[in-house]
Amino acid sequence: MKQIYTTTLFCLLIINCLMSQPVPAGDENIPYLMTFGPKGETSWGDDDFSQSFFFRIPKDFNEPIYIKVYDPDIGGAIDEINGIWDTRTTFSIFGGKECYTHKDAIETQPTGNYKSGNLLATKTFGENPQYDKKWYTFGPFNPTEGELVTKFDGYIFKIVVDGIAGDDGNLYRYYLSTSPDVNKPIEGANAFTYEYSFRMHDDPNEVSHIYPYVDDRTISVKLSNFDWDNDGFIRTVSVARLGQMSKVSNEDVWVEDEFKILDEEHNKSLDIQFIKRKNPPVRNNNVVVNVRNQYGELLPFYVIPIGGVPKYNYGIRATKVK
Ligand SMILES: [Ca+2]
Ligand SMILES: [Ca+2]
Ligand SMILES: [Ca+2]
Ligand SMILES: [Ca+2]
Repeated sequence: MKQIYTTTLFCLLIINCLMSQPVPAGDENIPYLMTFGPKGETSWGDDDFSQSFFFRIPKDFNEPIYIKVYDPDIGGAIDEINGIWDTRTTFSIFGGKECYTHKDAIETQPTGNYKSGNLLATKTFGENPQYDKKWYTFGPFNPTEGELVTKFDGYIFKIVVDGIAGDDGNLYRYYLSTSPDVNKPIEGANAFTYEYSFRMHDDPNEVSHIYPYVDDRTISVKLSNFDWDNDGFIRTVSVARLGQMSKVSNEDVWVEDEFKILDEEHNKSLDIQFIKRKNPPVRNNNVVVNVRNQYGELLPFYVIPIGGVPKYNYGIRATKVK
């Protein structure tokens, strides 16, 4: 009974989220997603040269959808050069059976059948001024080409980016749109990943955020961060947590921090804040983050946080103590 209640609550929370569309999204304040070529050194910030994202389309949405990529090339503006531009990355979109529900699809490493499901579209980009600071559009796709997943009350699509040649960094963003030409949001849609590979701002005053969703089975979490370059603080805020500092990584290493989940944090999101060092400022910082529960299962990071951006509630613990 509790399980049924939880699933229903989760669906309601998802449906209540408005207008997902840019990835990363506004509250995250993350400039770009990041994937390097396979000859890259992990000390530049990408641990595995691959990144997967999922898009959730509401079940009753029946217009064509488009998945758009901003600056898919590796060259010109935005991207990170190592010597000469010689990198290629492949973007592939999957739908159908097991594109989400295959166990290899929701892990952190590009191993096994992580490209599960039906391949709907794929394109490889290198250095190409045609796509520099421009959008490339995949689609149209019929929403039913995704995988129907009950717990999401919707269809799931997956986009996988793999570095296939070279050693430079591809920086890019996505937009889930109802139009091929302009960015038009889909009400009730969202996007999520289980391992976030991203570029930080250079401006030390900018704070980036990611929002893992904590279900009611979660007792404790292990927050892992890679190649943080000792760039300031990583802090977790929630409805019941005022601001908890985590251990941070330096160059080319993973660092883990484990902490207990409080009852009030269940069925809500945590706000993991990435607060840059002021002096000396760190530039071109790429970082990878994942969060696991006590079973080793990964928590999803929704670009529009489920339940909204959590704000510390001063009354919540005090009331409990009475
Ligand atoms: Ca290069
Ligand atoms: Ca570019
Ligand atoms: Ca790029
Ligand atoms: Ca880094």
